[in-house]
Amino acid sequence: MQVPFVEHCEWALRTLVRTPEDFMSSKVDSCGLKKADGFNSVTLSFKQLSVSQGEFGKGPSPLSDISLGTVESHLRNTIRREGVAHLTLFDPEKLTPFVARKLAFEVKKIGTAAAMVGGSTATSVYELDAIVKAIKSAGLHVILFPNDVAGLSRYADAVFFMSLLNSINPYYLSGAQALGAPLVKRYGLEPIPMAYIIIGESSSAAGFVGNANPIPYDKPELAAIYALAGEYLGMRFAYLEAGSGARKTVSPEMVQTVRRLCHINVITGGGIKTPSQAKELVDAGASVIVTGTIAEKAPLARLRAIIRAIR
Ligand code: 1GP
Repeated sequence: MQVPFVEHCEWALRTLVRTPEDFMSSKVDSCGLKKADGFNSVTLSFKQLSVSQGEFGKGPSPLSDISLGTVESHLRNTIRREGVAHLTLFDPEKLTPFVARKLAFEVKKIGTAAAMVGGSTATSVYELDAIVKAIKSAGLHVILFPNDVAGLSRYADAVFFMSLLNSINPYYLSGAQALGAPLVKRYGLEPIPMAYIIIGESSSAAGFVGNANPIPYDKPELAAIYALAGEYLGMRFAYLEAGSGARKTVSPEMVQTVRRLCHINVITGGGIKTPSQAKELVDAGASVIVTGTIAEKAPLARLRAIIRAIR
């Protein structure tokens, strides 16, 4: 009886290659197979059959446990140790590399856990790279907070790989992410999956640019279901964003409602100006507090007081 070659191949794969790890490892270059009922032996060459181990074949197997990168581990350890992590947002459009470096040294000294770099409008890649390098030279981890593909810099450590969950434009849900993903891989950036959720009655710059349908301040249950959707999509952080320079921060009640429904780290920012605002948000369950404007515009003592109040 003649059995088509393809059947031998399938049988061999089922018998000898039990897991994707076996398949990808290429420990065996070829294997000789003999079927007991008198077929001629079939030699399977793994080189012939294996998936190319080029750019997209590298990395952990789809079956291995998630291993967190350096920056996310640092964030989580800070949250575990201190109850909260503070991040300083650097807007590349508003700072020169010189000022960014000086500011990075200062905020590191007073206890910010890492720098976020991004803004709602585009900057050139040269300017972005220069700001990122300047901040890194002060010894701070840099997490990109991109508004689009142009917000990626090869010099950063990590990127909040985020989807604007309440955008009505598919580009900000998954289109920009698909275009940016190969760059994240090529640059070796650590992706930190994050649900980005815009809050507020009137459109902030982030909301306007991202075509968001902002969640009203007084509808915490809506923020919670978006965050839960983010959690179920595998995101490990949910950012409740009131927008840079917002007149009103996200309410502690909203943070609390999200935390009650979800097992996800809540980041919040936008409009935080005082230690008591920040403390109330942390007491409500926020794991990460982001401030930007205060570091750019106010004396450092203001930021120092905020960081002291939440630790
Ligand atoms: C914006 O939440 C951040 O994404 C920071 O806002 O500039 O108001 O601190 P502020």
